[in-house]
Amino acid sequence: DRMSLTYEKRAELAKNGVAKQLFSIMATKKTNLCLSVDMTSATKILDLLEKIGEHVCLVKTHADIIEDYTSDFISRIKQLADRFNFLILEDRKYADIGNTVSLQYSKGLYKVGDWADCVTAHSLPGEGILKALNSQNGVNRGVFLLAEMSSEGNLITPDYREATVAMASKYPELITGFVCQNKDTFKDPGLIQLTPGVQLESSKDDLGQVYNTPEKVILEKGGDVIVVGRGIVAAKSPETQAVIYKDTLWKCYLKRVSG
Ligand code: 5IU
Repeated sequence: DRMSLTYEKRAELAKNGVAKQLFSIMATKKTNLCLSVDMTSATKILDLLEKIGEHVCLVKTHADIIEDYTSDFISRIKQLADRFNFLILEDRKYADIGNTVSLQYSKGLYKVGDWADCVTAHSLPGEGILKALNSQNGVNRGVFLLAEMSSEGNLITPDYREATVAMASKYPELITGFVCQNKDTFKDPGLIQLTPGVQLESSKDDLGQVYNTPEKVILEKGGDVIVVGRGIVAAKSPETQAVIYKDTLWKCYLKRVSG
């Protein structure tokens, strides 16, 4: 099963170009850490990525929380992505009818389609959302579909999760993987399990977020790319903390593929 396969091997099995690229970056840089830069200052995000870019395979953004968002920010973050060899995931969680999503993806202030290697989307509206994103998929782009969430009391059921995976299987060239919490959610080793809700100690925040440890998330729950936000961003020294997360997460991955 996919738990025991190396990222090198899985890069060969991936049908989506971004998944292939991300597996290869992880293998080359020896990191499965995705930094979630949930910060409202473009300048601070760029400063942080100068220091941490070498330790991550993926940077997850929320463009719509940035107060000084400009096209200059985008050209700078793209330069950092080239320099440090990481990809960019805009965590937009699209959730509307296909026509609206296609406008949200390509137009407006953010023009996400111009710069994000991949985006997140809900399966809730049905296949039209994937058709919309697929039709704009000229260059190398991908979608992580939400199959599960980390937050307490979320309304996703096992049936919803299975229907999400079935929907994704119709768009193999578009789908990079799933945002999910459990290894049984999907089987295809060419797809990536992106798992948020991770800190070094199990805990919660005050607004429903639930954290699991790296060991649990990688060895028991099947996480491939691990999303860490406040565990790094809110630390006294984000750079030191990023290295600790990177090393811890990578050791768990090595243990998984060796055993
Ligand atoms: N995120 C989750 N849980 C989910 C999904 C997305 O936490 O199920 I889907 C996002 C929200 C935030 C990041 O941007 O991942 C986690 O940040 P913290 O590590 O700071 O909790």
